[in-house]
Amino acid sequence: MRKMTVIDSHTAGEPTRCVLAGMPESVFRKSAGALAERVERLKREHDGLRRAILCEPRGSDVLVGAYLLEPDEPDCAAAVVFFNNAGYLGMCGHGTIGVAVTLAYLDRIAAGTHRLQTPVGVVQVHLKDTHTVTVENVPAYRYKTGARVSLPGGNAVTGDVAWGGNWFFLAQNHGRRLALDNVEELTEYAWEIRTQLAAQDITGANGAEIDHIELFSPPLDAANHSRNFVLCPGKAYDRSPCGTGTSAKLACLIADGKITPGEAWRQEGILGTVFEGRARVENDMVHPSITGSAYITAEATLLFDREDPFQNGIGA
Ligand code: PYC
Repeated sequence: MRKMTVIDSHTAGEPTRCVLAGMPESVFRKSAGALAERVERLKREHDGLRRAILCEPRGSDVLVGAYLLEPDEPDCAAAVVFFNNAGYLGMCGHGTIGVAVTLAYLDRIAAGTHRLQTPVGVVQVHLKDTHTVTVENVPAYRYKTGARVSLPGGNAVTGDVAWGGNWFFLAQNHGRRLALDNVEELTEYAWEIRTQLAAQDITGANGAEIDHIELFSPPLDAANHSRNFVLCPGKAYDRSPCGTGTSAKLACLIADGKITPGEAWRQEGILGTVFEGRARVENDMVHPSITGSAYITAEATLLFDREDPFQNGIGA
C-alpha cells in the first residue's frame, strides 16, 4: 500500500496540505533533473497522485497541495510545487506561508530569512514567529488595463490583467456584494468571467490562460484598504485574501500611483482575514511582499489501498 506523510495547515482560513514523503523519487530527488523537468514528469506520469492526495474522499476541492522536494537552486530550504483540484500552480502565497510554518514546525527552519524554489522562481520567506511569515514573491506586473469582457445578457465587466505568480483578472466595478453568504452567486459570476475571458481570447502574456478571477469592494473593516473574492482554477474560492492575487493587486496599485513603494496595503478576504502587502520597486519591477499567519491543523499518513475503488480520488 502506498503511504504519504502530510502536514495540513491553514493560512487565513485557506488550507494547505504539505506532502513530505512518499512521492516518486523521480520527482523528489534533485538528481532526477531540474525542477521544471520534475514538474513536467509530475504532470505527465504522476498526475493521478494529485487527485488522490487532494480530491475526495481524502481531501476536498478547497485544499491546495504542496509537494516539498529537494531544491536544485542553491541555498534553498526546499523546492515547492503547488497543486489543486484542477492542476498545478506557478506560485501560491497562502501556500508558501503554510509551507514556512510547516517547515518551522518540523524544525527544518528557524526564525529568519529562507529561500524556497518554486516553478516560477525563487521566493524568500521571513519567518517572524511560529505563525507569522512574510513572503517576498516573484516580481508582479500589470499586463492589460481596462480589459472589457462581454457577458451573457448584454452585460460586460472591465478589469485589469496582472501577474502575481499566477494570472489574474481584477475587477472593481462588478456590482456584486462580497460576503460569505453570497459566495454561490460570486462563484457563478466569476466562473462566467473566466469562461468569457477564454472565449474572447483575453489572455495573459504569451497567450497564458487567466485562471484566477479577483473581485474587489470596499472593506468591511475600516482598518483595511479593500476586500476581495478570488475564484481559483478548479472553481473553489480562496478562503484567504490570496497571496498571488494581492501581489497582482499591488502591481496595479503601483502602476496607478495609488500606493507608494513600501506603503502597507491591508487586503481583507471573504472571511475577513487579512494579508498585509507592500511593494518594493527596483529597476522598474514591482517586488511584492505579503505577510500573513498560518496554523498547523493535522499531521497524518495518507494510505492508498489498491483495493479501494476510490484510491485515486472520486472522478479519477
Ligand atoms: O494565496 O496565492 C495564493 C493562492 C492561490 C490560490 C489559492 N491561494
